Amino acid sequence: MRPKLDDVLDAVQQARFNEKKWVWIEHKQHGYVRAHIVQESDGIIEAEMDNGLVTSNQIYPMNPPKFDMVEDMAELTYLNEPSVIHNLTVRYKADHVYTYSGLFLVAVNPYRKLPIYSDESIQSYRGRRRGEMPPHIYTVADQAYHDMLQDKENQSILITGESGAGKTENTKIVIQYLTSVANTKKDNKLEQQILQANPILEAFGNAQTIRNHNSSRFGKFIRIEFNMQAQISGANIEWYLLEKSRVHQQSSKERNYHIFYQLLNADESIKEELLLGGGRPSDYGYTKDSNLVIEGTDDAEEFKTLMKSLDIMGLEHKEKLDLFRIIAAILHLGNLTVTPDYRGDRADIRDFAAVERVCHLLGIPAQDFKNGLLSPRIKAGRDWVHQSKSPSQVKASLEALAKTLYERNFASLVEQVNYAIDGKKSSDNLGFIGVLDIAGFEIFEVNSFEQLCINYTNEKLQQFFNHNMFVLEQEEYQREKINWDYIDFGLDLQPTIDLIEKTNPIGILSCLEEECVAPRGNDDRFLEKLSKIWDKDEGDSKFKTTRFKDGFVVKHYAGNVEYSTTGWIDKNKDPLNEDITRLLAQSTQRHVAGLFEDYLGDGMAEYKDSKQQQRGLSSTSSVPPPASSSSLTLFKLRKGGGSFRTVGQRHKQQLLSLMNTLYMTHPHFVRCIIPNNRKHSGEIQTKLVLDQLRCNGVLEGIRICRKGFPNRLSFADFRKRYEILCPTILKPNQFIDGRTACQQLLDQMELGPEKYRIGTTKIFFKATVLAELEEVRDRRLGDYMTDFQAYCRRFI
Ligand code: AD9
Ligand code: MG
Repeated sequence: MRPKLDDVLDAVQQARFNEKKWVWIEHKQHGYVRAHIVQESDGIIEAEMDNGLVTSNQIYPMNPPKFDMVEDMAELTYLNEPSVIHNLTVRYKADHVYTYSGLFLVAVNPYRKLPIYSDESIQSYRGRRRGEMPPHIYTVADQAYHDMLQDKENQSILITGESGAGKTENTKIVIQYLTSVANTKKDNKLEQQILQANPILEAFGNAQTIRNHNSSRFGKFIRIEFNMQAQISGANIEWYLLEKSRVHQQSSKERNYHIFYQLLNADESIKEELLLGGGRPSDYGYTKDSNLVIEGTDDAEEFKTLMKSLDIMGLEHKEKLDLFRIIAAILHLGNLTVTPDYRGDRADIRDFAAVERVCHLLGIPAQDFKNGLLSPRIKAGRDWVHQSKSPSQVKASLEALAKTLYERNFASLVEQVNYAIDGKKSSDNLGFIGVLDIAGFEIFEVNSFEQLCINYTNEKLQQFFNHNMFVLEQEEYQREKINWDYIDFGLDLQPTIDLIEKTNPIGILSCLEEECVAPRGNDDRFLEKLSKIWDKDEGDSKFKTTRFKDGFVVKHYAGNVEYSTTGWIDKNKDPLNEDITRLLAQSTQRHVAGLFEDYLGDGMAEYKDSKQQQRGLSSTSSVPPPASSSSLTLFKLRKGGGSFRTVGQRHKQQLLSLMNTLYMTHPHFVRCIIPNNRKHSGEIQTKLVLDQLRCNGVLEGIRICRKGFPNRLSFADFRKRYEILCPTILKPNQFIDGRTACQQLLDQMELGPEKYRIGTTKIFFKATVLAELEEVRDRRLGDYMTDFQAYCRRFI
């Protein structure tokens, strides 16, 4: 038989590779470059690269060419950083943007439309297992769907990565896949609504940033519920950490939330209703200094799409207008000019018509609003007195109001979407698949409270991953009674998590909480207190005060992060002018009043607590189910997530709830990677990608995976597949139990005992062993084919 051309080329390539000893060498500019060893003495290696000789004591062995483009990096013989990055790079350049890495699916952003998301593609992945098709996010989605149906167990897909890495795109692809493959009903209205939730969330929750034209400024967990007929029966969206500061302030070359620009590009009739007639983004304080347009995006068209999506969600004109009313009010708030009064120290707003516009939209009396803003009531002893504010205080108060209005409107929007996609809770619920789209570890030049919250989230998610990888793995080893020393991989993240969330000794969040309620609490005192408790001269301490005393360093899983604590008390407290919130709670506009219902009357905190108790809500839910009141309007108007006194507390509770949910699911992990900082297709910046692989646990994951026995086969499967390697061992009609048969097969193969473990029902293999067996098997099959053809030829 003539060998195939590909085989010949492979053989030639392999022979060339074998002529020299190839290695990877670290390179300042390119990360790693290939070279071959010329000389080696006393640990110093002389190697030749394309452009000359180098000496180094740090080299990394290179995998033979047949490992190029492996679909699962756990199979690499040499598992070092250059090999991983090389594999991802060659795959990426060939448009293979998905690659497995043990338990992870790594997804590199292609930055262009690839033809791998068509309907045919979806069909070709249906019911296929990992390994049967090229790696794809569809395999992950299909696996989750399959596991949920088969094991009747809830599933989760955790998608993390840096900004611009492709989390949201992959989340959309998963949801499209699920809505497409789940058994369809005659009426697919619910599926349509679930799909349309996304443009709505993106309009109000996404913005252009330097890194991503469509950056999600919040995290989300979307649960898709299924019934016993494997049909989608409903869905629910939970959101986390909306970036509120963007509402009044954007960095250069960035924008405010898309909705501001969309609304200002809407039909004049809608704009006029909202007192925005003729207005453009350049006319309003909160948009005029931002990037006004995004290249390739038509805000007017986007607004039409949004309106259609809101229609599909079942929102009436009035309800849509209510959502936009808040956006318009914020735009007008940003145009209020605060000046010093005639005495020079007190604030004044001279343009009363501008105040009237805001108040008209918000349904509150203009004079009361102005008074409350410029000289709010404060308690002095037993009496209430008015205290005049300075211009900067009033400006801050306006910004705080704009942020709160925006966040509560967003919460209400998500609640309305949830109401539409909730489906009917039926008794034949099978389970759910939850998709988490949340930012990965953030390590910037300056890190603040927002980064602490997101890094705390990621620390917990990484711990969850470790829990799955090690604990479940080792539980399986135990169940199968195989020899295995419990290895401490040094990945116990609990000390860092304790440092952030513990209440005794008091951790970062609780300490901040205490300072927020203390009468003279401030950022310096918070840091001082924290340092006293946690800054210990112990080797494994996770906390250090910084040299310049304006912050601290936390040892995170992804690296040491320096946080600056300036402004944390305010960021956490989000102080609101209570005179104004009381007015808003009594607004003649029901939507507005609904957003601030927790501020009705005095004694707000008590009110909030009692209200929550009445509702019988778990303190962690931000989307309460319809409670005692059966009134639809009441439920729809009820704001979500505002019942906590501080940002940190709300986030901690929400995260706790998320983790509880995740621990009850079978998880699937997706790590998105941004290939370069230029939004270019086909270009990999090695250092940037390596940093991400280190941060997101992929490199560590592979290393650890290989320390265990990642591949496994049942006795029967092993025997069926590899019997061919030792055909003489099992005599016809002879009974041998599975374990003994496998042991005999393994002995015959002369496989070293360190390469496998025999359990009670399965055999476990070290990484790459099965690949070696497969190779031998292929060769053996090839020999048989040749023999068989020769045998046949005798009869021709
Ligand atoms: V952020 O944390 O929300 O700022 P994400 O969500 O990680 O970020 P996103 O999914 O928004 O990133 O992707 C950024 C851009 O990359 C998208 O707008 C697309 O232009 C591009 N992208 C990402 N994934 C794909 C893909 N699979 N196919 C084509 C993609 N383009
Ligand atoms: Mg996103």
